[in-house]
Amino acid sequence: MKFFYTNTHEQHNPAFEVYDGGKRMPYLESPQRMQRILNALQKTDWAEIHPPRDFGLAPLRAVHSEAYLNFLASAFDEWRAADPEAGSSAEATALLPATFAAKRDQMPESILGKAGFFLLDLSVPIVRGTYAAALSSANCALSAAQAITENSSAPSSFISHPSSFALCRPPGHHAGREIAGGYCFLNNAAIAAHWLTQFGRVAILDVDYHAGNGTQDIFYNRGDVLTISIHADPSYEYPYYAGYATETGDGAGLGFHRNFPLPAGTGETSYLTALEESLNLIRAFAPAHLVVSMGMDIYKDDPLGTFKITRSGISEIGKRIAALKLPSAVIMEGGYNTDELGDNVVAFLKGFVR
Ligand code: Q9C
Ligand code: ZN
Repeated sequence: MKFFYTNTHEQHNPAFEVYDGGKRMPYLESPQRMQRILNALQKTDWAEIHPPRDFGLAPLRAVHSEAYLNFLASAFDEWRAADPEAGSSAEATALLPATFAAKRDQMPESILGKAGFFLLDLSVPIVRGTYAAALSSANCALSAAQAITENSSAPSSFISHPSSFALCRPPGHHAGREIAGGYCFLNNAAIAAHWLTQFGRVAILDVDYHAGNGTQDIFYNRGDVLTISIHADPSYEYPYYAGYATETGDGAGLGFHRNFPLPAGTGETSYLTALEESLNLIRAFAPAHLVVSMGMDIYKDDPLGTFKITRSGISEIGKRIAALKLPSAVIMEGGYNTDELGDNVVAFLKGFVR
Protein backbone atom coordinates (compact mmCIF):
# COMPACT_ATOMS: atom_id res chain seq x y z
CA MET A 1 0.00 0.00 0.00
CA LYS A 2 1.31 3.43 -0.94
CA PHE A 3 1.33 6.06 1.77
CA PHE A 4 2.15 9.75 1.42
CA TYR A 5 4.25 11.67 3.90
CA THR A 6 6.52 14.70 4.19
CA ASN A 7 8.07 16.26 7.29
CA THR A 8 6.75 19.74 6.40
CA HIS A 9 4.06 19.21 9.08
CA GLU A 10 6.76 19.79 11.73
CA GLN A 11 6.48 23.52 10.98
CA HIS A 12 3.08 23.50 12.68
CA ASN A 13 4.13 23.05 16.29
CA PRO A 14 2.21 25.45 18.57
CA ALA A 15 3.43 25.53 22.17
CA PHE A 16 -0.05 25.28 23.64
CA GLU A 17 -3.80 25.14 23.14
CA VAL A 18 -6.42 26.49 25.54
CA TYR A 19 -8.84 24.10 27.22
CA ASP A 20 -12.21 24.83 28.76
CA GLY A 21 -11.73 26.93 31.87
CA GLY A 22 -8.94 28.87 30.17
CA LYS A 23 -6.33 26.24 30.93
CA ARG A 24 -3.20 26.40 28.77
CA MET A 25 -2.19 22.85 27.81
CA PRO A 26 0.61 21.37 25.68
CA TYR A 27 -0.62 21.02 22.08
CA LEU A 28 -2.02 17.49 21.86
CA GLU A 29 -2.02 17.38 18.05
CA SER A 30 1.78 17.14 17.99
CA PRO A 31 4.45 16.31 15.38
CA GLN A 32 5.35 13.21 17.46
CA ARG A 33 2.07 11.64 16.31
CA MET A 34 3.41 11.35 12.76
CA GLN A 35 6.78 10.03 13.92
CA ARG A 36 5.13 7.15 15.80
CA ILE A 37 2.93 6.18 12.87
CA LEU A 38 5.84 6.43 10.47
CA ASN A 39 7.94 4.11 12.67
CA ALA A 40 5.13 1.54 12.89
CA LEU A 41 4.49 1.62 9.11
CA GLN A 42 8.18 1.23 8.33
CA LYS A 43 8.25 -2.00 10.36
CA THR A 44 5.63 -3.59 8.08
CA ASP A 45 6.44 -5.27 4.76
CA TRP A 46 3.47 -3.73 2.94
CA ALA A 47 3.68 0.04 3.45
CA GLU A 48 5.52 1.98 0.76
CA ILE A 49 6.38 5.62 1.53
CA HIS A 50 6.09 8.35 -1.14
CA PRO A 51 6.48 12.12 -0.95
CA PRO A 52 3.32 14.08 -1.88
CA ARG A 53 3.00 15.85 -5.24
CA ASP A 54 2.21 19.60 -5.23
CA PHE A 55 -1.32 20.02 -6.63
CA GLY A 56 -1.34 23.82 -6.39
CA LEU A 57 -4.22 25.91 -5.05
CA ALA A 58 -7.00 24.95 -7.49
CA PRO A 59 -8.19 21.83 -5.57
CA LEU A 60 -8.23 23.88 -2.34
CA ARG A 61 -10.23 26.70 -3.94
CA ALA A 62 -12.89 24.15 -4.92
CA VAL A 63 -13.58 23.46 -1.24
CA HIS A 64 -12.57 26.58 0.73
CA SER A 65 -13.43 30.24 0.14
CA GLU A 66 -10.87 32.62 -1.35
CA ALA A 67 -11.09 34.94 1.69
CA TYR A 68 -10.39 32.03 4.05
CA LEU A 69 -7.40 30.77 2.05
CA ASN A 70 -6.00 34.31 1.91
CA PHE A 71 -6.43 34.60 5.68
CA LEU A 72 -4.54 31.33 6.33
CA ALA A 73 -1.75 32.38 3.96
CA SER A 74 -1.10 35.78 5.55
CA ALA A 75 -2.53 35.63 9.09
CA PHE A 76 0.73 35.08 10.96
CA ASP A 77 2.64 37.84 9.15
CA GLU A 78 -0.30 40.25 9.43
CA TRP A 79 -0.48 39.63 13.15
CA ARG A 80 3.23 40.14 13.68
CA ALA A 81 3.13 43.34 11.60
CA ALA A 82 0.12 44.67 13.52
CA ASP A 83 1.60 44.02 16.95
CA PRO A 84 5.32 43.22 16.77
CA GLU A 85 5.64 43.43 20.55
CA ALA A 86 2.94 40.90 21.40
CA GLY A 87 4.20 38.57 18.73
CA SER A 88 7.78 38.63 19.86
CA SER A 89 7.23 37.63 23.48
CA ALA A 90 8.06 34.00 24.26
CA GLU A 91 4.54 33.54 25.65
CA ALA A 92 2.71 34.54 22.51
CA THR A 93 4.17 32.90 19.43
CA ALA A 94 0.78 31.95 18.06
CA LEU A 95 -2.17 33.93 16.78
CA LEU A 96 -5.23 33.05 18.84
CA PRO A 97 -8.10 35.53 19.20
CA ALA A 98 -10.28 36.08 22.27
CA THR A 99 -13.41 37.08 20.35
CA PHE A 100 -15.32 34.77 18.01
CA ALA A 101 -18.00 35.45 15.42
CA ALA A 102 -21.41 34.21 16.48
CA LYS A 103 -22.84 36.10 13.49
CA ARG A 104 -20.83 35.68 10.32
CA ASP A 105 -21.99 38.18 7.75
CA GLN A 106 -19.23 40.81 8.21
CA MET A 107 -15.56 40.06 7.81
CA PRO A 108 -13.61 42.67 9.80
CA GLU A 109 -10.37 44.21 8.51
CA SER A 110 -8.21 43.87 11.62
CA ILE A 111 -6.23 40.67 11.98
CA LEU A 112 -7.72 39.81 15.40
CA GLY A 113 -11.19 40.45 14.03
CA LYS A 114 -10.47 38.19 11.06
CA ALA A 115 -9.01 35.52 13.33
CA GLY A 116 -12.23 35.46 15.37
CA PHE A 117 -14.19 35.30 12.11
CA PHE A 118 -12.24 32.36 10.62
CA LEU A 119 -11.47 30.33 13.77
CA LEU A 120 -14.07 28.31 15.62
CA ASP A 121 -12.29 27.65 18.91
CA LEU A 122 -9.05 27.76 20.92
CA SER A 123 -7.45 24.61 19.47
CA VAL A 124 -6.28 26.24 16.21
CA PRO A 125 -3.41 28.60 17.11
CA ILE A 126 -1.69 29.89 13.98
CA VAL A 127 2.12 29.83 14.05
CA ARG A 128 4.59 30.85 11.34
CA GLY A 129 4.59 27.42 9.71
CA THR A 130 0.88 26.59 10.00
CA TYR A 131 -0.05 27.41 6.39
CA ALA A 132 2.93 25.52 4.91
CA ALA A 133 2.09 22.51 7.07
CA ALA A 134 -1.60 22.64 6.14
CA LEU A 135 -0.72 22.81 2.42
CA SER A 136 1.55 19.78 2.72
CA SER A 137 -1.18 17.89 4.57
CA ALA A 138 -3.70 18.60 1.78
CA ASN A 139 -1.13 17.55 -0.82
CA CYS A 140 -0.66 14.21 0.98
CA ALA A 141 -4.44 13.66 0.83
CA LEU A 142 -4.58 14.64 -2.87
CA SER A 143 -1.65 12.34 -3.64
CA ALA A 144 -3.42 9.48 -1.86
CA ALA A 145 -6.54 10.24 -3.93
CA GLN A 146 -4.58 10.22 -7.16
CA ALA A 147 -2.90 6.93 -6.24
CA ILE A 148 -6.23 5.07 -6.22
CA THR A 149 -7.22 6.34 -9.69
CA GLU A 150 -4.03 5.36 -11.47
CA ASN A 151 -5.09 1.89 -12.62
CA SER A 152 -8.71 2.71 -13.41
CA SER A 153 -8.21 2.15 -17.17
CA ALA A 154 -6.31 -1.12 -16.67
CA PRO A 155 -7.86 -4.48 -17.67
CA SER A 156 -10.49 -5.70 -15.21
CA SER A 157 -8.24 -8.56 -14.16
CA PHE A 158 -6.06 -5.89 -12.61
CA ILE A 159 -6.64 -4.67 -9.05
CA SER A 160 -9.97 -2.85 -9.15
CA HIS A 161 -9.98 -1.61 -5.60
CA PRO A 162 -6.60 -0.13 -4.74
CA SER A 163 -6.09 1.70 -1.46
CA SER A 164 -3.74 4.38 -0.20
CA PHE A 165 -3.01 6.27 2.99
CA ALA A 166 -2.32 9.96 3.65
CA LEU A 167 -0.09 10.21 6.71
CA CYS A 168 -0.90 13.85 7.25
CA ARG A 169 -1.21 16.53 9.89
CA PRO A 170 -2.70 18.94 10.70
CA PRO A 171 -5.92 16.91 10.41
CA GLY A 172 -8.86 18.28 8.43
CA HIS A 173 -12.39 17.10 9.18
CA HIS A 174 -13.35 20.01 11.51
CA ALA A 175 -12.35 22.61 8.90
CA GLY A 176 -15.38 23.97 7.05
CA ARG A 177 -15.61 26.01 3.86
CA GLU A 178 -14.30 29.08 5.64
CA ILE A 179 -13.53 28.10 9.20
CA ALA A 180 -10.74 26.35 11.10
CA GLY A 181 -11.41 24.40 14.30
CA GLY A 182 -10.49 21.32 16.31
CA TYR A 183 -6.81 21.25 15.21
CA CYS A 184 -7.93 21.48 11.53
CA PHE A 185 -7.19 24.20 8.94
CA LEU A 186 -7.69 22.69 5.49
CA ASN A 187 -10.19 19.85 5.10
CA ASN A 188 -7.86 17.27 3.57
CA ALA A 189 -10.52 14.57 3.14
CA ALA A 190 -12.97 17.02 1.53
CA ILE A 191 -10.27 18.34 -0.81
CA ALA A 192 -9.37 14.78 -1.85
CA ALA A 193 -13.04 13.81 -2.23
CA HIS A 194 -13.89 16.82 -4.38
CA TRP A 195 -10.84 16.11 -6.56
CA LEU A 196 -12.09 12.54 -7.00
CA THR A 197 -15.54 13.69 -8.20
CA GLN A 198 -13.99 14.22 -11.67
CA PHE A 199 -14.16 10.40 -11.93
CA GLY A 200 -17.70 9.94 -10.51
CA ARG A 201 -19.54 9.90 -7.22
CA VAL A 202 -17.57 9.80 -3.97
CA ALA A 203 -18.46 8.68 -0.45
CA ILE A 204 -16.69 9.95 2.68
CA LEU A 205 -16.86 7.77 5.77
CA ASP A 206 -15.64 9.55 8.91
CA VAL A 207 -14.72 7.27 11.81
CA ASP A 208 -12.90 9.86 13.93
CA TYR A 209 -14.27 10.03 17.50
CA HIS A 210 -15.48 13.61 16.86
CA ALA A 211 -18.23 14.60 14.41
CA GLY A 212 -16.90 15.65 10.99
CA ASN A 213 -18.60 19.04 11.13
CA GLY A 214 -16.31 20.62 8.52
CA THR A 215 -16.93 17.87 5.99
CA GLN A 216 -20.65 18.10 6.74
CA ASP A 217 -20.55 21.86 6.10
CA ILE A 218 -18.64 21.57 2.81
CA PHE A 219 -20.87 18.95 1.16
CA TYR A 220 -24.20 19.70 2.87
CA ASN A 221 -25.85 20.89 -0.37
CA ARG A 222 -24.30 18.33 -2.70
CA GLY A 223 -25.78 15.04 -3.86
CA ASP A 224 -22.65 13.80 -5.65
CA VAL A 225 -20.70 13.26 -2.43
CA LEU A 226 -22.27 11.08 0.27
CA THR A 227 -20.90 12.06 3.68
CA ILE A 228 -21.32 9.82 6.73
CA SER A 229 -19.89 10.41 10.20
CA ILE A 230 -19.93 8.03 13.18
CA HIS A 231 -18.97 9.84 16.38
CA ALA A 232 -19.53 10.88 19.97
CA ASP A 233 -22.92 12.59 20.33
CA PRO A 234 -22.33 16.35 19.97
CA SER A 235 -24.88 16.96 22.72
CA TYR A 236 -22.02 16.12 25.12
CA GLU A 237 -18.87 16.29 22.96
CA TYR A 238 -16.91 18.64 20.68
CA PRO A 239 -17.85 20.07 18.14
CA TYR A 240 -21.21 20.50 19.97
CA TYR A 241 -23.03 22.44 17.20
CA ALA A 242 -23.14 19.85 14.40
CA GLY A 243 -23.23 16.08 14.04
CA TYR A 244 -26.83 15.45 15.12
CA ALA A 245 -28.86 12.63 13.56
CA THR A 246 -31.50 15.10 12.31
CA GLU A 247 -28.94 16.78 10.00
CA THR A 248 -29.27 14.93 6.70
CA GLY A 249 -28.35 17.50 4.03
CA ASP A 250 -30.16 20.30 2.24
CA GLY A 251 -31.36 21.08 -1.30
CA ALA A 252 -29.66 18.75 -3.81
CA GLY A 253 -27.78 17.30 -0.84
CA LEU A 254 -30.88 16.23 1.09
CA GLY A 255 -30.41 12.61 2.14
CA PHE A 256 -26.70 12.65 1.24
CA HIS A 257 -25.37 13.44 4.70
CA ARG A 258 -25.81 11.11 7.66
CA ASN A 259 -24.69 11.33 11.27
CA PHE A 260 -24.44 8.45 13.74
CA PRO A 261 -24.07 10.06 17.18
CA LEU A 262 -23.17 7.52 19.86
CA PRO A 263 -23.26 7.70 23.67
CA ALA A 264 -20.17 8.16 25.86
CA GLY A 265 -18.55 4.84 26.63
CA THR A 266 -19.66 3.18 23.37
CA GLY A 267 -18.08 -0.26 22.89
CA GLU A 268 -17.41 -2.41 19.87
CA THR A 269 -20.84 -4.04 19.49
CA SER A 270 -22.78 -0.77 19.24
CA TYR A 271 -20.04 0.81 17.16
CA LEU A 272 -20.10 -2.02 14.64
CA THR A 273 -23.90 -1.77 14.37
CA ALA A 274 -23.60 1.90 13.34
CA LEU A 275 -20.74 0.98 11.00
CA GLU A 276 -22.81 -1.73 9.26
CA GLU A 277 -25.66 0.75 8.72
CA SER A 278 -23.15 3.22 7.26
CA LEU A 279 -21.62 0.60 4.97
CA ASN A 280 -25.08 -0.34 3.67
CA LEU A 281 -25.73 3.32 2.80
CA ILE A 282 -22.41 3.45 0.95
CA ARG A 283 -23.20 0.22 -0.98
CA ALA A 284 -26.57 1.66 -2.02
CA PHE A 285 -24.91 4.90 -3.18
CA ALA A 286 -22.39 2.87 -5.23
CA PRO A 287 -19.62 5.49 -5.35
CA ALA A 288 -16.65 5.24 -7.71
CA HIS A 289 -14.28 6.10 -4.85
CA LEU A 290 -14.26 6.08 -1.06
CA VAL A 291 -12.45 8.53 1.22
CA VAL A 292 -12.05 7.47 4.85
CA SER A 293 -11.50 10.09 7.54
CA MET A 294 -9.59 7.86 9.94
CA GLY A 295 -9.35 9.13 13.52
CA MET A 296 -7.83 6.80 16.07
CA ASP A 297 -9.31 8.73 18.99
CA ILE A 298 -12.03 6.03 19.10
CA TYR A 299 -9.39 3.91 20.87
CA LYS A 300 -10.21 2.92 24.47
CA ASP A 301 -7.19 4.73 25.95
CA ASP A 302 -7.36 7.96 23.96
CA PRO A 303 -6.98 11.06 26.17
CA LEU A 304 -9.78 12.92 24.31
CA GLY A 305 -12.15 9.99 23.67
CA THR A 306 -14.62 8.02 25.79
CA PHE A 307 -15.26 5.05 23.48
CA LYS A 308 -14.06 1.58 24.44
CA ILE A 309 -12.74 0.29 21.12
CA THR A 310 -9.81 -2.12 21.51
CA ARG A 311 -7.04 -2.66 18.98
CA SER A 312 -8.82 -5.76 17.69
CA GLY A 313 -11.97 -3.65 17.32
CA ILE A 314 -9.99 -1.13 15.27
CA SER A 315 -8.71 -3.90 13.03
CA GLU A 316 -12.28 -5.22 12.59
CA ILE A 317 -13.48 -1.71 11.58
CA GLY A 318 -10.70 -1.49 8.99
CA LYS A 319 -11.52 -4.95 7.63
CA ARG A 320 -15.23 -4.21 7.26
CA ILE A 321 -14.63 -0.91 5.43
CA ALA A 322 -12.12 -2.62 3.14
CA ALA A 323 -14.73 -5.34 2.43
CA LEU A 324 -16.67 -2.70 0.42
CA LYS A 325 -13.98 -3.39 -2.19
CA LEU A 326 -13.97 0.24 -3.29
CA PRO A 327 -10.87 2.17 -4.35
CA SER A 328 -10.17 3.85 -1.02
CA ALA A 329 -8.02 6.75 0.15
CA VAL A 330 -7.59 6.65 3.92
CA ILE A 331 -6.85 10.09 5.39
CA MET A 332 -5.33 10.55 8.86
CA GLU A 333 -7.48 12.65 11.23
CA GLY A 334 -7.26 12.57 15.05
CA GLY A 335 -5.85 10.11 17.61
CA TYR A 336 -3.92 11.36 20.63
CA ASN A 337 -2.65 8.30 22.46
CA THR A 338 0.73 8.83 20.85
CA ASP A 339 2.25 5.65 22.33
CA GLU A 340 -0.44 3.40 20.82
CA LEU A 341 -1.12 5.41 17.68
CA GLY A 342 1.35 3.64 15.38
CA ASP A 343 0.08 0.16 16.18
CA ASN A 344 -3.55 1.34 15.95
CA VAL A 345 -3.04 2.82 12.48
CA VAL A 346 -1.27 -0.36 11.33
CA ALA A 347 -4.13 -2.48 12.74
CA PHE A 348 -6.68 -0.38 10.82
CA LEU A 349 -4.81 -0.27 7.51
CA LYS A 350 -3.97 -3.97 7.53
CA GLY A 351 -7.54 -4.78 6.48
CA PHE A 352 -6.89 -2.95 3.19
CA VAL A 353 -3.72 -4.84 2.33
CA ARG A 354 -4.07 -7.52 -0.34
N1 Q9C B 1 -10.87 19.79 26.41
C1 Q9C B 1 -9.64 15.93 15.97
O1 Q9C B 1 -9.70 14.84 16.52
N2 Q9C B 1 -11.07 20.24 21.77
N3 Q9C B 1 -9.88 17.06 16.63
C2 Q9C B 1 -10.12 19.71 22.73
C3 Q9C B 1 -10.32 19.26 25.18
C4 Q9C B 1 -10.80 20.01 20.38
C5 Q9C B 1 -10.24 17.09 18.04
C6 Q9C B 1 -10.38 20.31 24.08
C7 Q9C B 1 -10.89 18.56 19.94
C8 Q9C B 1 -10.64 18.45 18.46
C9 Q9C B 1 -9.23 16.03 14.55
ZN1 ZN C 1 -11.15 13.50 16.71
